[in-house]
Amino acid sequence: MKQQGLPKDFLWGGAVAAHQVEGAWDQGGKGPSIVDVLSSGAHGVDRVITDGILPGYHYGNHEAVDFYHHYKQDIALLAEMGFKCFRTSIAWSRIFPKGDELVPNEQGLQFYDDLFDELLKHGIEPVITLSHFEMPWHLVKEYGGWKHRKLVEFFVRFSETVLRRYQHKVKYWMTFNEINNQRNWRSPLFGYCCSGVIYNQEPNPEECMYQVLHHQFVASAQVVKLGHEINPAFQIGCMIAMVPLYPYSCHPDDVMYAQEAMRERFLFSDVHVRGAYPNYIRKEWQRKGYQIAMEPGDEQILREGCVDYIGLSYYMSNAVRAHHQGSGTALSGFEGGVPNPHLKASDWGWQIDPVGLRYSLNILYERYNKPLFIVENGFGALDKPGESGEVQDDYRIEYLSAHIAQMKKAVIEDGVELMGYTPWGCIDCVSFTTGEYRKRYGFIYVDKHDDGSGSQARSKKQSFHWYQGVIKSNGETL
Ligand code: P53
Repeated sequence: MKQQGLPKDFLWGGAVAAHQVEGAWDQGGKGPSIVDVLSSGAHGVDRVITDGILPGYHYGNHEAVDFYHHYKQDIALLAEMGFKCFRTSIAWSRIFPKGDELVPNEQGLQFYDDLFDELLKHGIEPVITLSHFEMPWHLVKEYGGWKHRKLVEFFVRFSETVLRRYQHKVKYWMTFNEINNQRNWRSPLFGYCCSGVIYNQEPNPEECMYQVLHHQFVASAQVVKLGHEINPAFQIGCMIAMVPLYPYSCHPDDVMYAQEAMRERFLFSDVHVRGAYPNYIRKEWQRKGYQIAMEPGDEQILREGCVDYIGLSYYMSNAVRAHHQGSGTALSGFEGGVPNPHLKASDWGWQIDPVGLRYSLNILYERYNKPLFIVENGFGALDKPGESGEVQDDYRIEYLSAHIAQMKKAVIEDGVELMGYTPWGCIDCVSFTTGEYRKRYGFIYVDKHDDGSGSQARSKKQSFHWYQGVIKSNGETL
């Protein structure tokens, strides 16, 4: 008997985030967000968090790929590829320019109405992240970001506004993008983008991080609960960066170490999915003497706001070793992180591991029995248009098809419930970690460069035609 394929209603699509594509950073009544004061860097050159928009710095997100003005053209191309869904985020500071207002900015709301209408016109389902590495800058200057409990109220107000406004246009939502990135509190960029807090400037960075997280867990749960009241058909998920950590060897110390290290991933999904803090984290707080301020009623909020599905990004795996020298790289962020000798890496050092995707889907599904949604996966590379003018990105096709093949195994052979697959940066956009244009992920090339040049013209890469075939065959033709 012929083996069954992917489900017929599988959500094929692609993903971006508002600040990495939209540009128009000061148009339509938008207030400055935290990424608007984040300069562009490069591989090995950190982005700088500046105190305001300062001369002498290049801010790649200000213009980005000007999706704000090109979205109709871009969506037509996504439709041509056969997209069933499109993941993007809502820029909080378009809706509440400072973040603590009571009345939203109508122009900002109208922009997303128009964007969602355009998607729906083409039969493309919007998949919306409420918070993707940005928040109004004012909330950082005035309140210190998510350290402050007030942020819960501001975020819930913002979320309620958009959940109500778009209740008939958007069914799939996620609360915080890669909420677990800030677990790596040593990296200023991750804490800053997740929460507006630079942890290593705090007296106790790790304790501060857990306090911030508590505020976000409570905010997320409140939003999930409220969303289900607004429209019971909503599917509201969490979103975690799934970088599985393998034991470097079969030495029991390495295996135990990897299990402990994986808690730095699971804590987030444990709270979002099960609605309570796991014992291992309460024990850790006790051991370290951390006091996390909680309000009466918080535990109930967490219990009542369990997510419907788990959104995850998957780019790479890492290995950890118990008896290591020094700490891991900023990227892996884990003490004991070491290169895996069995894997090759991208030009940015991200280790390529398709089997790790099947492994990740299985450990998450076995742990929670909840539907999963791969909302990011992809290959950042230097793309150069060839003589014909088309980018021949066979390396990207190779990466994606190997990952899709493993994803299919997880669904077809292992029985994992998977809602869809939205590769990252389906249209070229500004890189998050480096702020560059040159680190590209798209099926659609954008003529925009780090020296500021470029016409913003769009063109199809080789992978565009390939992905069109993948979607058309529901993943049969890779
Ligand atoms: P860039 C680390 C590990 C896995 C995913 O990243 C990550 C990161 C960095 O935080 O982030 C996601 O553009 C993120 C996107 C980002 C994408 O990966 O640095 O959700 O915003 O653009 C790719 O190559």
